[in-house]
Amino acid sequence: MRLLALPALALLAACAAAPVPVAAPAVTPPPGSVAAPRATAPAQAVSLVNPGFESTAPGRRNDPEGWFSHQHAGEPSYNFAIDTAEPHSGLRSLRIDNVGAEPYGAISQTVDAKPYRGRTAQVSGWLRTRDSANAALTIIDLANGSPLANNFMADAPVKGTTGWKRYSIAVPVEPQAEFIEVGAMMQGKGTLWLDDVELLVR
Ligand SMILES: [Ca+2]
Repeated sequence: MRLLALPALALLAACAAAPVPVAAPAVTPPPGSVAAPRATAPAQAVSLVNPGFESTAPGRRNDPEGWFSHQHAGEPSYNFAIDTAEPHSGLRSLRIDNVGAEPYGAISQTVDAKPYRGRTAQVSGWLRTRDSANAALTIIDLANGSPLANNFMADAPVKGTTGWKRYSIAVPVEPQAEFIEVGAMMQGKGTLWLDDVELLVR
């Protein structure tokens, strides 16, 4: 029925200028017919290293394999750790704890953007939080180290104490993008757990 809603609404809109609006007649498609799909590129999974934080191989600078942690300059204010308590799946998740006054700590992984220029990149991942001021998934596309487009869930960050929930956000992959960076960020006080990150390009 949802497929029928759009034509019906369009018809109602077209009738809106008429002095006496007439209810749109119900349209019943002939048996076996289907609405034409929108022409969109098929979604393509982009592989990430250690997307569920299950690897026990050492990464760089004591980070989990495939990931890098970073935080605002100044006194170290965020700790990054593999946590075996209550992972979303497998045996482990990634935990970010705020322990100081600086404004953010984040974990990221970067992939080559060139094959996906002109498309849309979507990151999905599972988050849970404890006493979170502002936690989010993150996705950025970059050229020469500068962001071209980003999405930090600014309109709907995860606040307070929440159980595991899957979130998805997207950015356009700009024609000059060199890298797509995905991950999660804790801003302000609180604790964030991240697990089972996926990247799709459409
Ligand atoms: Ca996991």
